[in-house]
Amino acid sequence: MSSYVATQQGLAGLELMAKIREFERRMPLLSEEGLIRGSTHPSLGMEAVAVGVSLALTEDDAIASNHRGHAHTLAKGADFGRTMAEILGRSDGYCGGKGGSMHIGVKEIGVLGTNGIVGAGIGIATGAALAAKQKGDGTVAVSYFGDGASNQGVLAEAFNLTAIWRLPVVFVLENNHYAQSASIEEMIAQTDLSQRGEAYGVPSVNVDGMDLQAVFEAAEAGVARARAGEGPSFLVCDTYRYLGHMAGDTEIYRNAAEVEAAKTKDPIANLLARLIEQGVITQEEWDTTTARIFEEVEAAEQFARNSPFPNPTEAFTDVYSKGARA
Ligand SMILES: Cc1ncc(C[n+]2csc(CCOP(=O)(O)OP(=O)(O)O)c2C)c(N)n1
Repeated sequence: MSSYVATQQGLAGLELMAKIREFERRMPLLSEEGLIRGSTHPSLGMEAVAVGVSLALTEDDAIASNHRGHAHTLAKGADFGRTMAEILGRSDGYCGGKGGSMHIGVKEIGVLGTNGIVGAGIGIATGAALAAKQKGDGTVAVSYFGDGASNQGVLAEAFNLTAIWRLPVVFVLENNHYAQSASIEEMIAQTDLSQRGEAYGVPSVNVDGMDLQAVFEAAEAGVARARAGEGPSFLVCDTYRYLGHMAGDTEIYRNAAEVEAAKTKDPIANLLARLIEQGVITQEEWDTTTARIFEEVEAAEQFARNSPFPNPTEAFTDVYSKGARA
């Protein structure tokens, strides 16, 4: 197995994870300040999944995300300032501030949208994969969803259709062990979720979702399979969210010791340690990098804060497709 992380690409992955974490760390603070309307769901701890999968994709590939979708969007190549502006409901956001945290679409880089309806992205990615196959354009679609969403019926239908039609899609389940306040043990009797894909003829693997290299390698294999016309695959990524389900969550359903135990597998700290050990970077160089990352994310936040709110007269522009019938 190639040591992917001991390369400049591995370093780029580490930097992107750290930058996404710095972005997400600010979400509860912005929420408390009243700058985010509605709820927002940070993904601290889960960065290796979004970044590892994105490293296996091209700009033309599509992703369908979920309510916890900032990392998926940023890892796919979205600008941090415009993403932050969208979350703050400002006119420089990707959807002019009308979408917010759970409806960020960036068509030019294949982000088909974050999505507030649990499980909806599964059907959207399936549709994108069907379109890719019909057009023969060689692109792949990825669906990101959680352990809770895996209980939605749409997943069974999507597994079956994509398997018989051999559609180019990679289903990526981020198993962070909770759906809001319900633990996976409370929700699901068969906790080896990969069996769900296998039951439909979708090759399925359990992946260490805290390890960038493991996620990248599994995603690369799934993407290669999809591009070769062999159909779907299913990655069950074991991960953990460090913060509450959303800003303001009192977290009475889990204890602090469990959260601390999960942090020992931290994707950023562990990859950094490996890269230092392999001589790719020194601690001093990383300190300089994190200071730069802080400044870049600070600039993104200031850009968003300074962006105007959308003009109310434009409330209905870009809401319907020009081709749509009345
Ligand atoms: C169809 C639907 N049902 C319920 C909700 C409320 N809800 C929002 S997030 C969430 C939990 C989803 O858990 P999971 O899919 O595991 O993703 P995670 O939040 O853990 O990333 C629920 C129940 C919703 N938004 N949509």
